[in-house]
Amino acid sequence: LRWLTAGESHGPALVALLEGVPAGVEVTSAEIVRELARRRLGYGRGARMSFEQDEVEIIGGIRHGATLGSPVAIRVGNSEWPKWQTVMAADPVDPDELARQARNAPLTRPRPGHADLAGMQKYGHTDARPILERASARETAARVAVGTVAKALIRQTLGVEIVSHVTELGSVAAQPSLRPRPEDAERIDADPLRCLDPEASKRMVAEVDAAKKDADTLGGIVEVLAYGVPPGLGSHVQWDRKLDARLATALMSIQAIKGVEIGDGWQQARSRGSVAHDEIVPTETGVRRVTDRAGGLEGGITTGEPLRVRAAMKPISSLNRALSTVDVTTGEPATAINQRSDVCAVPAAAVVAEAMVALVLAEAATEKFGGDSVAEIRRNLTGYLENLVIH
Ligand code: EPS
Repeated sequence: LRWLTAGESHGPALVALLEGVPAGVEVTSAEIVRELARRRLGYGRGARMSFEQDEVEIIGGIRHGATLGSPVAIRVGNSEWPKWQTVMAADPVDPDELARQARNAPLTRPRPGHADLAGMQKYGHTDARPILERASARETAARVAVGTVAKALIRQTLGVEIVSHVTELGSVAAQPSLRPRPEDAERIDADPLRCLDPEASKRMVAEVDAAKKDADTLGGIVEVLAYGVPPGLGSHVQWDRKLDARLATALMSIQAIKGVEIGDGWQQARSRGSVAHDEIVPTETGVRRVTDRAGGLEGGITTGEPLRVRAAMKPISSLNRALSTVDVTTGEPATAINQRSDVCAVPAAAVVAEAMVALVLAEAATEKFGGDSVAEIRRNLTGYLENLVIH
């Protein structure tokens, strides 16, 4: 499985291409629309989330509600494009026409924490626009679109269900022992912060309100769980086949993510070995781990226990209380570009993290079980499970 996205934040559309999807995965544009709507949820988002619409169009790879085996291409149009068609025009624009609109002015005060300055240096721009348009987390809409296909693939072949929740927001933490199950998904989506702990959620709302009042922003931690993952995805034999490493890469690639944890990784580091691992016991249906500290992965291979990963998001780098920077045209101290900002996008990051986990699992599943169709993968999975040397 391979996937790529293209498109700028204020361009006409984002597009995503997903190659290697087996035939027979049932998925509709309505499901993609629903997932994209989930990505827009969450207390603390800015005005753009309410007036801008994602316009989904499936361009290829799906016919009459099922994948064909050909590349899946999805376009996520941006309803705000008419306002941006001069600024983001692909073809040259008359300079007089450009000068008439304030939003065409070069952005010369790079925002600390964003890709602005490093990108301007790397690509040779004195305007941050060509960098921030692609660095923007708007790109995650395209990931969620193809992530919907990946979710359908792993659900319909392996029976995997994914759920995510916000475990920390700013200084507020949910009860650490809470482990949502797929049946909690609706309740989580209905919470303003996608938090399973109602008491913590209330404090998170207050934290967002306080940060907003101070013209400040917040980060947080999200957790993704995948239930029904069979043992044996990924491999210990090579660094780039380890599934924990691949999940970490995928999660770290999400905008503003600065840390990834597999299971209770940080806590394990602080514990003695005798209480850091998951002891194995026989049961009537097969071997089981007594605890789930490892997050369902040992040696880069799934164990058959629920998969559990976390991602830490830094506070959003666009602040209304703008940070110090340099105006690159004068070299003088300045305050950074500060047009508008979300206070926090942590609930949305959890939905994006679900998509990334689904894509990695879909890739690992098609490697392990081969198959050009859903039926073939199911047969291969059944044969593998029936012939496991240890159950
Ligand atoms: C983003 C900044 C904001 C967000 C945007 C991501 O946009 P703007 O600066 O134009 O107000 O609204 O997120 C989305 C548009 C989206 O669909 O998630 C950023 O800098 O990453």
